Amino acid sequence: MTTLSKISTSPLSTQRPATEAAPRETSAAPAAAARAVVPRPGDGFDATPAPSNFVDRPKGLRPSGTPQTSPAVNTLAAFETAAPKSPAGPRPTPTGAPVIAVFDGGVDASHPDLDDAMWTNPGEIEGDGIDNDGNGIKDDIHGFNVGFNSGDLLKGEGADHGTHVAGIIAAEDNGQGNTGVAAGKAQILSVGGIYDGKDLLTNFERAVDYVVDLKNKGANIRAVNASFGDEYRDAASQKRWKDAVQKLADADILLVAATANGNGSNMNNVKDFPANLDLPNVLTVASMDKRNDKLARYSSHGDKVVEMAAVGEDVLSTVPGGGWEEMSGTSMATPRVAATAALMFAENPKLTAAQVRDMLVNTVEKDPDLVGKVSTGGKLDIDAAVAAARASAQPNAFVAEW
Ligand SMILES: [Ca+2]
Ligand SMILES: [Ca+2]
Ligand SMILES: [Ca+2]
Repeated sequence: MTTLSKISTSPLSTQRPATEAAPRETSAAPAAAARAVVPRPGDGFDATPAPSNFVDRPKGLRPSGTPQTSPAVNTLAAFETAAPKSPAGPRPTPTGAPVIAVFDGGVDASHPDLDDAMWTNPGEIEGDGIDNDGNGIKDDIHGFNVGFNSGDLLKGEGADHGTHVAGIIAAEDNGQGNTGVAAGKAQILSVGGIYDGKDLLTNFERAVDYVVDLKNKGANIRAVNASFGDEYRDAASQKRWKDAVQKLADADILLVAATANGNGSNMNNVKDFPANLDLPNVLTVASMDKRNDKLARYSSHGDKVVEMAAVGEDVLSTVPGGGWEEMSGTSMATPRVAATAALMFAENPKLTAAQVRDMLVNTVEKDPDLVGKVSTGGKLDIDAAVAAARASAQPNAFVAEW
């Protein structure tokens, strides 16, 4: 058991100049304000510093120039043409291991703890420089890089963050490093480069179109992990976020999203996306401390917008180059929930995204520290959630009850 617990600060823990320099599309406080709330003693919050391995939830690039008023998506014409608007008729239940799409910096698909856990595009031939499946991306074998419009997952910002998230979900049970919550049960599809190229929202829209297209072609994509987010105050951007996540809903794909790392801030009245979208396929996660005892001191909360918490402190997982590191943040809590969803879909492939979301919500372990902070007043209970999914697969189960 290599338990390399190198404590290093990710590059993501520092604000990238490009992000900070980008103009807000509307006035008022800079985006950083919502993420830099000063700890308030007496607010049920421990004012001691965050762990040294803390990584803030990435915000991606801000849109540049004028406010976005058009739904212009960063497109290749071929990509748009290839993506059907919606499937004709009822969608067949996809087969194979549940696939979790990690929208983030890219995943190191050759990591020895992940190389057997990656989804592989059956319509693409690796390394021939040809877009074999006609989806607009050449050689997108394990996903694609939305920032650079290529199959090169690792190029750009945040590959350490994305690879860490992927390992929490699916790192192999192979006697080295860590074991993912859904080891051997889930596959990872990486949409890397989400903090590069265009702004975060535009990249997200494009990533959604990519995974919906693949699902329409038969890939068993069940959930998107979104360990990122930012505040968007303009109505046009808010509508674009909602429309994009609705596309995931229409494709029966769950979105598991991280709330902010605002040191105890309440997110109820923050226009935080995608986390605060109120749609039946969205589940938002805060971070518990490493003992799963209290809300982590760096985590935000909000009983109208955050459903549950999960452990996100001092989490050992994969990083590019074949290593493992500990990181802390809501970014690390969120994939625990996404992975649990994968375990549930593996138990009962007929479950919908909304049903799995409801089961996760209804099986939380109540925690006094979470009352008034998250809507369920509870934290992830993996065993209970998986048991509920298993029970729903029984011949006489009444799933609608969930
Ligand atoms: Ca392709
Ligand atoms: Ca190819
Ligand atoms: Ca392992």
